[in-house]
Amino acid sequence: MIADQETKLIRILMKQNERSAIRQLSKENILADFRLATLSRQLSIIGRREVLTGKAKFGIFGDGKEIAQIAMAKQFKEGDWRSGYYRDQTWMMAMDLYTPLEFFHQLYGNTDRGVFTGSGGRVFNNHFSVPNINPDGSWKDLTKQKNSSADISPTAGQMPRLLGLAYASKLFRQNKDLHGYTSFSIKGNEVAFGSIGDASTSEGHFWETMNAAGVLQVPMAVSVYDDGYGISVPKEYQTTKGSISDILKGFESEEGKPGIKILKGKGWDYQGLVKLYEEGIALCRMDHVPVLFHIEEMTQPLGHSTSGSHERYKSSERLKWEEEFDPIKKMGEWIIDQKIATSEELDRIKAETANEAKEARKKGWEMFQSPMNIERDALVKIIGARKCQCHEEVKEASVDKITDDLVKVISPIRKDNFMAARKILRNVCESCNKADNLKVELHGWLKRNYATASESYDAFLYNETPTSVLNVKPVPPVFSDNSAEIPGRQVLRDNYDKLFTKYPLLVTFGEDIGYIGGVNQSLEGLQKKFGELRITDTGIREATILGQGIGLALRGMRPIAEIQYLDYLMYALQILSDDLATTHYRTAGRMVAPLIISTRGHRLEGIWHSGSPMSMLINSVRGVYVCAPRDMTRAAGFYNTLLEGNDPAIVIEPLNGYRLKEKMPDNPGEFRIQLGVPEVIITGSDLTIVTYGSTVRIAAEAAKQLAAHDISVELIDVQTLVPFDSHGIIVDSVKKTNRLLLLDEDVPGGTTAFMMQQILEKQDGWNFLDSPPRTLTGKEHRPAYTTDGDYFSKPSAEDIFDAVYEMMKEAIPHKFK
Ligand SMILES: Cc1ncc(C[n+]2csc(CCOP(=O)(O)OP(=O)(O)O)c2C)c(N)n1
Ligand SMILES: [Mg+2]
Repeated sequence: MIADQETKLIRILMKQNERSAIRQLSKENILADFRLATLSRQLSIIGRREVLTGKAKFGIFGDGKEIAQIAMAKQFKEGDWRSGYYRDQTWMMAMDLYTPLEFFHQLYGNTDRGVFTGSGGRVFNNHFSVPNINPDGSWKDLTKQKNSSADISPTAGQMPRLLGLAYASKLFRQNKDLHGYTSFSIKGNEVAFGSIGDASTSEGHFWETMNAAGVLQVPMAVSVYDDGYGISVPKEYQTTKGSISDILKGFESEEGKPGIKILKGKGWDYQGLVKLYEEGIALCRMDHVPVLFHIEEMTQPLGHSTSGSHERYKSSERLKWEEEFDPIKKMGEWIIDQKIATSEELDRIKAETANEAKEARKKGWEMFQSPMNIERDALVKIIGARKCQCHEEVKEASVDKITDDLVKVISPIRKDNFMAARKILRNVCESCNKADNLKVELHGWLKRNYATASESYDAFLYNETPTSVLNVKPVPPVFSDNSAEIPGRQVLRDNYDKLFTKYPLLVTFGEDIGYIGGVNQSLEGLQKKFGELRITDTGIREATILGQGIGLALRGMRPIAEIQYLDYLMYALQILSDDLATTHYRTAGRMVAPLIISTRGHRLEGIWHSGSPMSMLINSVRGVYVCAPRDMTRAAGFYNTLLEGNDPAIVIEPLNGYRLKEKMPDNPGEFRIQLGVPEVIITGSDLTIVTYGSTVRIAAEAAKQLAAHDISVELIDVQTLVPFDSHGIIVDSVKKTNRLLLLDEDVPGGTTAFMMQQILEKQDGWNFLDSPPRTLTGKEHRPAYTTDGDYFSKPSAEDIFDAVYEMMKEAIPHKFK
């Protein structure tokens, strides 16, 4: 929208605002807001005390930010989305998404999924989320609830996802084919609200997101809470000119140049903030203009967190100013000044909220503590029931001593109970055992309680509902006599063609994939056919491409985020690891973000275009499935499978396979490859080679050469690294060959070490080995440029031949010279 029109619209809105703001600011509303602010503050104060007295582990609170959040919450409608950070407790309470009791459940880390849907005790306090799926994995009606994506602690980590949440509204509005998806969006009228601290705007994610939002013109409303500090470091060290709104001025919309709208408010100015948010959000919602609210003069009365006091780094003048400009104090003064209420009335509200917070604390603590006490009592009862009075000298402590110590713990946690049970188990004497069955009883207690602990702390790394991609049944590619042999890129393209027809919610976006159809032409011509809203070029901004995908996936779309080369995924790795990979886990199974990341790697040319940093990936993205197809038919098969389930996954296409010819299946878009099922490419009897991706082809060549030397190799393509061989196909091979070579292009001790651990330890493969297992990998350095660089940096068919021959020679020296 051009600047003139925008100003006009704002003027109209402001006029409307004055009317509606006056309506909103009735005495009743104002006092309810004041009550909420004081209740929130009381929670912060008591919460801090709970940590300092040792009942809770860590606390970070929303004190000093209450009033702006109340003003903002007034504009948050059902269907809207939040992506914020740990200061947002008042905002969440104002939206009825967080109660004082839940505040304590989170603070103590209560793992009972029944009492609080936010996080199952898995994340710090004040990290919020609202479920986007039902317990059976089906989508909730997201337009009938106020939505919050799940917070993460890394500063500015909420920004890339925020972009995606806002971008979804654009797609739901502009793509008319999506107007029928009314449980996801009402024609894109939803605003994505974000919050961020002033210091966190120093992060690259913030700038990348703001730029992308300006380019995309999406309804993203970011509030910067400016309290002048990032822990102890003042904003002069964080922000050029010390003002985020000043330096963002170049982003502002101008005549004929759409950008962002910047609005400024003061953190203590209740009336002003109510108007400010009404005006800004109306513009954002109506015209999809990104808006930045710079909320200055905010305070932090209790200091950054429970990790230390702010008196260490704030001057006495600053502390005095913060006292004076405490937003609740200021609001109270305004209320009295406007004769809305007397100071006695306000004092009464404060006393009532202090009481309410105290009551919530008491109840929250009881609810947290009582299951632990019950667990302990059951344990003590088992031990107490034994008749044997053993007085044997034991190494650590006697059963009686351990039990006495446990009983003395005033507020036991599960760790106390388990430590005691496990130590006692070590000290059960022979006569205890004969007389009382104590050992059996203790084992039973541990088994039962470990099962519940595992539910609390281990479950939901991956989707466990019926929508899990692991439930998708395989469909083989069908070939007939007239199936054509075509370059791999065309297999992908023709498969995509079917997918875009079949799934209206499917979109893909990334660098160069729109107009030219991808650097490898795997989407050639498809933008023309399906339109720019579905196959979309983006800026070079990997972190926000990822975030864009996460936000879309949370809102029910089916995004494939395209990262041009695996080597550049590192720009997005933080978001991939911290955000996407933990979404399901950190919400205790309450949210899904079924984002598919498509990229390509392995052998091509040089240090930044042929990487296989697979161990970096698999070790940092558990929670995301990792597919490493050997060719494009396999890659297409994985996309087809993934779109039938609701899990995040990454597919790494083999970079050197786009031009190689493959037989085109007769059922594009339909054939599906099951995750976690390796494929035996060549059967053999002497030795098993396990590999994946581009090295499968090289190993197949080596196997041919070895056959000429009377060595029979069984070659297995693992296909997906996570999940890894769910059916024990590899160990079955090892049982037959008794020899194992793990092969890939990663660094030594990288993914081959992971595979070895899976096969030897998890599948018990070591039991069946007659020779020491070996790994053959790329070199420690990155692959050098040119074909020779590749030959000497990564395993070749000759390297594989030699490694296998060597193993056979060691095993049967008289045969292999
Ligand atoms: C990437 C990252 N670096 C450092 C931290 C540690 N840390 C937590 S909060 C914080 C300061 C954030 O300040 P600001 O953004 O102004 O928010 P405020 O706490 O003042 O509201 C820091 C450095 C972190 N969580 N993430
Ligand atoms: Mg700050």
